[in-house]
Amino acid sequence: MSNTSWFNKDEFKKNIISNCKSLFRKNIDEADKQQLFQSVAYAVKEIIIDRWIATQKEYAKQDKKTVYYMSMEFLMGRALGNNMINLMAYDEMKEVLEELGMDINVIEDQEPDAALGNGGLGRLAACFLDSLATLEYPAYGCGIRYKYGMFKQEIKDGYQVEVPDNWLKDGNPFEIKRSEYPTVVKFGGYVRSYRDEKTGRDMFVQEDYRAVTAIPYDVPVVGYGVNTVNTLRIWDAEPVDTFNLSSFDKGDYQKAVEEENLAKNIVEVLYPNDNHYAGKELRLKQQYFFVSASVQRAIAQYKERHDDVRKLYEKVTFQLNDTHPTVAVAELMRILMDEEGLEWDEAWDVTTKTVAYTNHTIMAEALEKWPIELFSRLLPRIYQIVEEINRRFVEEIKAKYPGNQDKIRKMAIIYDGQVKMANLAICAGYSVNGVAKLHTEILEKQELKDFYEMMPEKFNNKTNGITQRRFLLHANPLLAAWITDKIGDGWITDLTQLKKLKVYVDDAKCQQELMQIKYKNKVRLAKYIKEHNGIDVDPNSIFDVQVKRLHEYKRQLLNILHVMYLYNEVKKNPDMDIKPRTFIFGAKAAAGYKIAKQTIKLINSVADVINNDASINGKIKVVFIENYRVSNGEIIFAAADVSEQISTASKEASGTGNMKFMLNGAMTLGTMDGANVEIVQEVGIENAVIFGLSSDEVIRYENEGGYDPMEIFNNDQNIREVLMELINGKYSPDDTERFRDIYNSLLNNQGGRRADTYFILKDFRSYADAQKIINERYSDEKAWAKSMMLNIASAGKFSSDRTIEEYVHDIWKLEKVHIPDVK
Ligand code: GPQ
Repeated sequence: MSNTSWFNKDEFKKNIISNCKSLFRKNIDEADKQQLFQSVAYAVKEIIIDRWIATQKEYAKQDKKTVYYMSMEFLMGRALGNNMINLMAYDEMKEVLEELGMDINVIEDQEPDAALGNGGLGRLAACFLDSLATLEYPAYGCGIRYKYGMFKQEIKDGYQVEVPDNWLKDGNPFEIKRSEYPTVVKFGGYVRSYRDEKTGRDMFVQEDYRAVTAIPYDVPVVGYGVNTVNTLRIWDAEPVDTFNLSSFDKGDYQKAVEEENLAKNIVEVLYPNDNHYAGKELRLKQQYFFVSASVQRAIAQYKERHDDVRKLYEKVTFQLNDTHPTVAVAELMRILMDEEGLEWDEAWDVTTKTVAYTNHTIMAEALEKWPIELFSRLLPRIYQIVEEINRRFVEEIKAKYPGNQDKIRKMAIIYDGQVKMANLAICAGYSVNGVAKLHTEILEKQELKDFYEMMPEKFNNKTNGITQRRFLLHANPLLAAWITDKIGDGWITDLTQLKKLKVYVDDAKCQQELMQIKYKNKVRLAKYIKEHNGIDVDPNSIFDVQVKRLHEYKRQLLNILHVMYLYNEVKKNPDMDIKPRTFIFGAKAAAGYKIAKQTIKLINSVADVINNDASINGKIKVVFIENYRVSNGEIIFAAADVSEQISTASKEASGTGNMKFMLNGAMTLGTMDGANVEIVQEVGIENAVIFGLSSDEVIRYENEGGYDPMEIFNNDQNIREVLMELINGKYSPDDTERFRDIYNSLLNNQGGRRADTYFILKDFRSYADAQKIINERYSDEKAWAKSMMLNIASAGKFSSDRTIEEYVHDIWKLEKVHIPDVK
């Protein structure tokens, strides 16, 4: 591993000063904070650039296989601090900034999050890029340079208000516009076919289309402790030929205006839906736009060095991050046949050895299904190809299951007037993976059972992971330093080494040190909450945290209903023995998700009542942290005592927040869902608190048509009391109807939707019991500290380094490319 002898303090300092001059015509004592951030960022980029050049040169030279990770989302967060960390120069750079009179935290705080993603799926893509670079694998991230990323959330009067995220306002110092790679993407029109007399081949040409030019922007992805700098390539859209605008030909003028609008709209904004498909035409345009551009470029690059496109799969693999980029299958077929002149069978052979698919959910409402009318109008040639893929696939199904119409209904790619993207991805992909053991099992046994029976060899599991560089080394410097002091710094690139901490779990001094670090991180979070929410919280209370997207299946409602119940209990028994608890929430709701938004209002309303009730002596506090995102997440994970992972069993494919909390020493309070199952397996059931229905039980109830929540309502007084408080004005004195929808969703079947779809009331008692156990365990400080240490020591499996090595070994078959020192 490299050291930091390459780092030249004076040069770095000089660069910051000269950047400030040339960018802003200012000395650093005259510049504002944003300008200082820019000046520092450009100085860091200067160092990155040489390694970036060296990496791409070495890749060209060695010509090893490359993975293209295709994703609609890359939730990168901030780059500056992470780049400093991965260059292994954080402390040195911090020193330089100090000498220049700057506080590194203040400088880092000026950078807007690159929030080109919704939640777990997008953040996973970002962690994967970090691991790929650190492990020295040739890789590209391929995505969209949204002008507006995930909206900023403001809380006004307890309600979520969405504010546009103009993240590029001050420019992005790390990106590089690659004007030399303009790539045309075509939409609409019709397909003209003819026979080429010379070759005798049928030819297909898209006519009367609307086109945009895709322009790539490259963002460096710095590997930790290596010279590798990979590329996140995100595409912007520009009108094809502005020249035409001056044309007086009416048809051309009309077309030029349309193309200008198409270009403007296509990359305007990230769709803010998590685990939910909305079926919007513009979304399909976004998908084809970045997929077509990425596949075209990948093939062009391949052809610079190779002349037989039939062997593409030897050098290129496309990983589809969920079904969002699945048009890649047909786009690759189109290029291979229409542009490279391959026959169908040859093109299919290449495609099915090049494309692989990751599934991230079993939630039915997330499944992408495009109406044929829309799909074929927007992508006429692509639709023809999908039709032919489907025709052949249905023949295969018929041959294997003669007379079994049910198999066709379930597996056909085109059925019932819709194009089913998951079916296309599975049919064409050479690998299909889930993201946690339980999730993959459910795919194989339930959701994708027919596919699994027909092609079991494609299916495999890749349990998710997170990068310890961002979520421990950067997010929690105190804990990182403590760990390094105990076991050395090998854990930074080999997280399994954390298990060496196990020898310290009974050491009283170590326990105290760990509690002290947690306390300091809680003070840091308390300060953040005070500054951003104006609420005082007590760092001596238990920090009980649920941060993630707001979704019914994630059951923030269960959490807040329990808080309401606990509040009632404390009011009834003022002497009740409870450790003071701060319930911390953070969550964005999709803009059109009504019941999710009501839940945010409910949390804030409960917070208002409880936080202002002096009679409970601050035993319970409730805080809703505004605008939860990657950057404040880093502060939050470091400060958590309890990690709420309470999704309805079977619904959370994996979860990755659960891993970030564990790595920072929080105890998991959760259901046996997603990767929680593996967390418990690693740390031992005694070091987590598990409750609720199992996934088998949930699935059984669902197959039987649900359960009867009225029975619980009628028989459990405490639950009934809490539910009545939703509609008696206790938390909505000005409008008793405000939370009626939530109340109804728990108790009434409504238009095909079962009452309490997510088993909140069914799991309530067992959750309340689990919360009691947390209370008891925390009272024994030593036992708690031991558990905390065991959680950290057992988190080794959950590094995205491990996940990536599995993808590389089982799916991608990449080889490392070592980048020699630059200077
Ligand atoms: N996930 Cl389908 C998302 O964040 N957004 C999505 O649209 C879909 C899945 C999540 C999933 O809910 C989590 O359980 C996973 O941990 C995460 O993807 C990464 O696999």
